[in-house]
Amino acid sequence: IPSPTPADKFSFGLWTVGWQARDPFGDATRAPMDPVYALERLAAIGAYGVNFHDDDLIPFGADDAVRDGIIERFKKGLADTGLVVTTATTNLFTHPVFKDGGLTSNSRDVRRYALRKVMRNLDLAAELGAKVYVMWGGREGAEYGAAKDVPAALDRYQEAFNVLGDYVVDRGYDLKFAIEPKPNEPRGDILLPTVGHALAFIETLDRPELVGVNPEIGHEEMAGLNAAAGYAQALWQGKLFHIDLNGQNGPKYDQDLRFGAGNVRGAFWVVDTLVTGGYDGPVHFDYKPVRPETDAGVWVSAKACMDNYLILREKVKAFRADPEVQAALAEAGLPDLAVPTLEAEEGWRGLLEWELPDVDALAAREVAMEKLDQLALEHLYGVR
Ligand code: GLT
Ligand code: MN
Ligand code: MN
Ligand code: MN
Repeated sequence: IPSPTPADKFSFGLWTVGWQARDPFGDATRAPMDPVYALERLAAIGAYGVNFHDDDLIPFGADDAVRDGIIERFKKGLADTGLVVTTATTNLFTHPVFKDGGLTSNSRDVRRYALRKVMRNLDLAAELGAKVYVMWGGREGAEYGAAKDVPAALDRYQEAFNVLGDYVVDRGYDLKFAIEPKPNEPRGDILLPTVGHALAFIETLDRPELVGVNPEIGHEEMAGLNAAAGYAQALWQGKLFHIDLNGQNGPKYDQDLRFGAGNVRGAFWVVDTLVTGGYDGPVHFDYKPVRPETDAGVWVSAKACMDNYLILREKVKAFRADPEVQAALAEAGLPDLAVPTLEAEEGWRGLLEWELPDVDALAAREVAMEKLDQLALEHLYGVR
């Protein structure tokens, strides 16, 4: 396996390796992690970047002196390790004030407070050189029908993105937003639950060009969706601003397994989609080292996320370069799909001039899909 290097642009959230493994049924099994220690360990294993929620770095409610001291120390850690801040985001979910949401809470004061919290961390994100600002609305939703007026909540969500878009433009920040969809957890039903919902919402904003998506593999799979297809559509629409890679075993609670665990075939097709589609942003892992592990297991799993990406990247390249695969792709009709259905100036009138084909012959055509998928599987299994 090639070793991870900064050129691979691997990044981790402070909340991933630093997760204390508190779950709804049990207390933390790991001690809080010093952010500078996280930088050192991440740099040592070949990572390129780091991300954080405001509260991952600066404890909620810290006064200005404490805040400034933490930021200075973190900046020194970045300089010492060479790690880059690729994205940042806001914690609008932990404090009980956000119990009914942040930007879409029923309380107007909570919404105004949430906006201020985002604006303050946008300042820090810009200062530290982040290029993307992730917006994961975990508390934006409801458990019961009447408790949330969904169209009104979407009005407020839209308003929030419009105000925040004004803010980054007026401040001159080189930052774009990436909405991270998730179907449920912690809320029973979360607004903008899938990539598709988010892409549709973005087109309603004042500055749609400032907003894209940050799909997480596990979140799409929680909804029973094919994650690679979501990444592909986001790329197709020029909206894949960031990615959260991890592992999930089908529709159940958000597992956040290390990348490459869980649905391995799904991971293969996600990497294929990213490589084939030319995604060149940070390759970010949003995972949680499982609760029984100690600090040692944290770093084993972080390294494994990167190794698994590199392994799958080699495999998808070998798959695409394999002459048998190329022949099977042709047999399966992929080159034909790339040809526009009508001639340049043909239009529907020209189509009416076209002599209808022999539909029985077309119905009987070979498609080679089983062959093609078996070739992919053999590459994945390592027998090719
Ligand atoms: C939280 C969530 C993740 C998001 C993070 C960004 S925080 O852990 O489950 O999927 O990416 O807010
Ligand atoms: Mn998740
Ligand atoms: Mn998560
Ligand atoms: Mn995520």
